Amino acid sequence: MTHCILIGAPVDEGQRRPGCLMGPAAYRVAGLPRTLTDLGHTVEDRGDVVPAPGRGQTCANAAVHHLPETIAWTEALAAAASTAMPDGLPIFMGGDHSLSLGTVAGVASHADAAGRPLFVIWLDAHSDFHTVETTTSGNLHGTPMAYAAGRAGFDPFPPFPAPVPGENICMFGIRSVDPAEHAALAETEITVNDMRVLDEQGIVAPLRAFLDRVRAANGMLHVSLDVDFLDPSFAPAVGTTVPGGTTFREAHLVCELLHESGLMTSLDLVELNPFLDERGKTARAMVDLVGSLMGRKVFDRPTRAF
Ligand code: 6HN
Ligand code: MN
Ligand code: MN
Ligand code: MN
Repeated sequence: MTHCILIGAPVDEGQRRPGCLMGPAAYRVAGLPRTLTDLGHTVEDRGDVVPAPGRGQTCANAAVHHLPETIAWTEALAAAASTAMPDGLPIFMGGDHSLSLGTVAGVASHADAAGRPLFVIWLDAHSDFHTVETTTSGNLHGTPMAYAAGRAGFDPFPPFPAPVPGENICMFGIRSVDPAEHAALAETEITVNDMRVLDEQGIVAPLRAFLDRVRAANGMLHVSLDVDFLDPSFAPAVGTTVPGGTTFREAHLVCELLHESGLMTSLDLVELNPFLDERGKTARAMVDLVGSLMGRKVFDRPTRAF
């Protein structure tokens, strides 16, 4: 039994397709709280985070938009995350992926204070490894992984509290990386399991290899789940669809293995844009995945000892 802390992060400023701000409401309507209580967990909904007004920060990259608002979200969500961590498992209901600038920062400062290493699993079509300086779209939802990894180029932001070493970061589902991200990733120890890796090796071996390292280090594990990790055929409600994503079963298997590991200590649900959904099917698919992450299974069978 886990104490789940729902935190709404209605962030819309990190991209240009309005609608992600409806995400937290859609998760509640689609039954996220009930899914968790049905699995025997306790649920505490802390409502939606409200950021302070932006403070007018600027940067040299003219493409960047909503910088002060995004910094305000980062600060508010980092505070909400570090406050929630000692109390249970925070589940951040987004909101676009720029929310992870804040959630991972808050989780990282908690892990640092607890003297435990933080590991991050990034489930996404994209690597989100731009900085404020390199982004050409100007959409800051393309930057949170770089911020968490401690990349230079985030001057207007608060310094990331305890940067996550590249060896502790593992990406899955990747199939869209911009040239500047590619060049920067090549300089890191980050494991990039792109779709080619999953096609050839499946999801189980690469995921278990990473989880074994988290366990051996007594690490904390932050999971960031972007809707576009999933194939758009069954999860269309996202502004940045990329064909060739994970299938329904691959995605559930990832979640089942994560549950079986018992290692996840915080979770982001990002990029759901309910305005782009078809009768709630993407919201429901995401809630179902959280069910698998939190222990739903068809049959109990002996699982591999981690
Ligand atoms: N996401 N690389 C593109 C950009 O605009 O920087 C796409 C970013 C997508 C962001 O997946 O959360
Ligand atoms: Mn605006
Ligand atoms: Mn993303
Ligand atoms: Mn994405």
